[in-house]
Amino acid sequence: MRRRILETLKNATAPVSGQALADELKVSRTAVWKHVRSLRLLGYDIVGSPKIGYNLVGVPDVFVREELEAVLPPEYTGRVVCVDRIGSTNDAAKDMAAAGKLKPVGLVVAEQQTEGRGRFGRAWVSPRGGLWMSLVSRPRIPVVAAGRTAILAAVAVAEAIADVTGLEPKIKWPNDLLVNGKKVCGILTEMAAELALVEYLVIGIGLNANFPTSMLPESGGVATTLMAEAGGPVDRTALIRAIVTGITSALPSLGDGFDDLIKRWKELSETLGRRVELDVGGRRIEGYAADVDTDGALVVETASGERLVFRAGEVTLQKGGGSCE
Ligand code: BT5
Repeated sequence: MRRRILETLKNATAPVSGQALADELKVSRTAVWKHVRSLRLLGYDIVGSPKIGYNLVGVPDVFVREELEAVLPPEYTGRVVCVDRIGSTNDAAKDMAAAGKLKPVGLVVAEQQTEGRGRFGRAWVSPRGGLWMSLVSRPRIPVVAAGRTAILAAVAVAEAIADVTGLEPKIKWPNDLLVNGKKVCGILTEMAAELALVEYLVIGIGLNANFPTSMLPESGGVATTLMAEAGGPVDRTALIRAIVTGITSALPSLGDGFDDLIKRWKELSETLGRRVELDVGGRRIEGYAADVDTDGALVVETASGERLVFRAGEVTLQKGGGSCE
């Protein structure tokens, strides 16, 4: 109901009377007024009264479930959870997926996370204005193919940022997104499996969208926000739409047809062709980032000419590129 009132007001060129809305939606004028009041509480700037008519003059930069569902692929309808504050969207998504909810897909979005998580148990700073979301899917793929999700998600988010903001994000292996060399997004993929098959995947995406860079942590490398790089606030709903649509349409290629995603990943890569230092569980390896294999693992060539393949680890990009000597 609230969504339909919102849609009508958005499309209207003149104030819409409470009676007209009541007739269209087959409810009382009081019911219309109550929904308008709840929209106002969500931050929608609606001027007028049931008699004079309602006019939508301002839309808040907050997520509203109905608005998100209206722009997402149809399978997400009724499966979007939008909250103001949460510990971690990944934890909430995993709990719901384990309880049999969010089937076959689902999305958890929060304005703010109090216990956002990075990889290896690290903290992820998640103030209001960012885009903190977790996407649940249930692809029928073997567990061994699940590692490809990180590659798929990084490509989808990079392409979404480019489409919506015009910025040119690059991917740092495996799935950090950098804009002008600074980290703007981190991705945390988790899964549950039954025997050798994936039961559900949770793709957690943390995108620094519209908040001051002073809120970012100083440790852990240089970070930035889309707002700082674009010179103004970005459309978070358009970003969610592009990200979810991109990931959802690419998911079938986790099994077969992954080559195209690897190709797109390589085109967006900031890592390949660079000298890197890799931290693998405390062990440090220096070399040249030569390639990613068909599963998205990083192939590093060391000075002695050895080619090593890494499925996980922390990459530091060294200054200057160049090939392996
Ligand atoms: C990541 O971890 O980059 C994955 C982050 C995933 C966050 C999303 S938000 C939605 C979903 N729900 C969650 O609870 N998590 C996911 P990692 O590569 O480990 O990077 C973490 C490191 O980046 C930290 O140790 C900090 O140094 C730094 N960091 C923390 N917050 C940051 C931020 N907002 N922007 C850039 N760097 C940050």
